[in-house]
Amino acid sequence: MKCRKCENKASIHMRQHKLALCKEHYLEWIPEQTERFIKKYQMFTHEEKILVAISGGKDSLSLWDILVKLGYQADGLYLGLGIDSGINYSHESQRLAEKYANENNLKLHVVDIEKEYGQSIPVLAEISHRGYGRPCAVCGLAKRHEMNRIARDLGYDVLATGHNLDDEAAVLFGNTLNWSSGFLLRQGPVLPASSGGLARKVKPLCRFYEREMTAYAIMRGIEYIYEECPFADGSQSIFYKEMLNQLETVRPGAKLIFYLNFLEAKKSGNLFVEKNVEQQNLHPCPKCGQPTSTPDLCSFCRMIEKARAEIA
Ligand code: Q46
Ligand code: ZN
Ligand code: ZN
Repeated sequence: MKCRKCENKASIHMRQHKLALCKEHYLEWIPEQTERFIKKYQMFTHEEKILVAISGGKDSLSLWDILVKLGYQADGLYLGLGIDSGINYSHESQRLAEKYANENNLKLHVVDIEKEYGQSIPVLAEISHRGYGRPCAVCGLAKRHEMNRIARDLGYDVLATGHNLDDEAAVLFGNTLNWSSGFLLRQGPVLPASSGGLARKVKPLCRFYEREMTAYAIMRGIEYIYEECPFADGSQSIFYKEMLNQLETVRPGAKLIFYLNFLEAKKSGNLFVEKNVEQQNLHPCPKCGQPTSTPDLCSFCRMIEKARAEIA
């Protein structure tokens, strides 16, 4: 398959966009699209200071890479969680985050939870008896708290995270399964700053598939930690991602449509609002007399007329 923009061999084919691109044009396309999303959702401006949450994974490092390429003032924040069982996850992810920052001359703030609060995340989870053997609840709480604290203390205007479409679709799926209306109403590319001093949060990669971010990181030669956190194994969100991937295989674009249509419904104020049928400007169909909102004939009568015309 050839690149849509030049005659070279395509390096990636994005079925949901019906778009194939070579490496050179893909590395242009991703930042262009990111810039488009930043503007569309009014995430931040070139005058604002951005703090990027860096985990050492492909998404956060790619996000940093893209923002710097686009000329934004973006510094990184790495949180040392102290998760060092098995693959030395925290140690290795910190090494890669620091390596990327040093090689690209970027500022990375490093906060170690254990140094700051006396215990690592797994120990804090055990002591506080939260999370039923999985430290994720405590971890999420600590990450949100520390990101807000650093953003506020160091004067950043906005906090950016590397959540991709697969992450967002899985969260949306979970929230929909539970009809968690509060979470649904807060989910989106931008969470405005709260009056109490919580920083604005943005997700500039929320419309890119996970495989698109993997491709970007590899093509850019970014060295990132391949392994997930050992506690992610068997989590609900991974299960939802697998289900959505199965759906995507049969219906390319399903994840994107699921997420974008949700954002549209939310924006138009139609989410969870029952429309009053009477308000939809109904009038009787001139042919059958049933109420209809389409101009002139109702959809059924129009379909029958069309069928008759075809046969005649
Ligand atoms: S919450 Fe849980 Fe993650 Fe924290 S303990 Fe690991 S899996 S890192 S996104
Ligand atoms: Zn090309
Ligand atoms: Zn507090």
